[in-house]
Amino acid sequence: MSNTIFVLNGPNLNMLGKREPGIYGGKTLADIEAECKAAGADLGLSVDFRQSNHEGLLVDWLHEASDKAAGVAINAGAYTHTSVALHDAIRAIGIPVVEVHISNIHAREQFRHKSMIAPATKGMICGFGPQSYILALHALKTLTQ
Ligand code: CA2
Repeated sequence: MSNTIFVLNGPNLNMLGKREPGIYGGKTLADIEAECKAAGADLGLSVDFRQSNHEGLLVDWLHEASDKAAGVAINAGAYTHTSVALHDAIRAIGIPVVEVHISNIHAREQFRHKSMIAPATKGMICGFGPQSYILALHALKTLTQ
């Protein structure tokens, strides 16, 4: 059994740390990647961390994860609120998927309250800043062992 966890990131997350620090904090996505890899190593997990601004590539990576990974943590960015394609891809793969958000999407604009992917995931962790990713890795450790 693989000990690899794919951590997938959607649109605009490559801008973290460069704009909107009041909402998302000052860490860059590279900082979060380093923290995920360190936390993964402590948990005995190998973290494959990726970001794309393209919905279809995120779908491709979910399919790839079903062959190569034990589980997935996904911050789908704004596609969270719109993407039937990501919902379907998550349902199509036979490994646990945990939804992650840096901000508390329920405390923000109404259009962010609805997640299209949430019903297809094991669960959602949101609102804990970059720590949301680490909490998702702990959840995936439990779900995959
Ligand atoms: O809170 C989260 O993690 C989000 O998934 C972040 C998305 C947002 O669309 C979701 O509603 C919640 C946004 C990604 C980052 O966007 C930035 C925009 C400007 C500057 C820095 C980041």
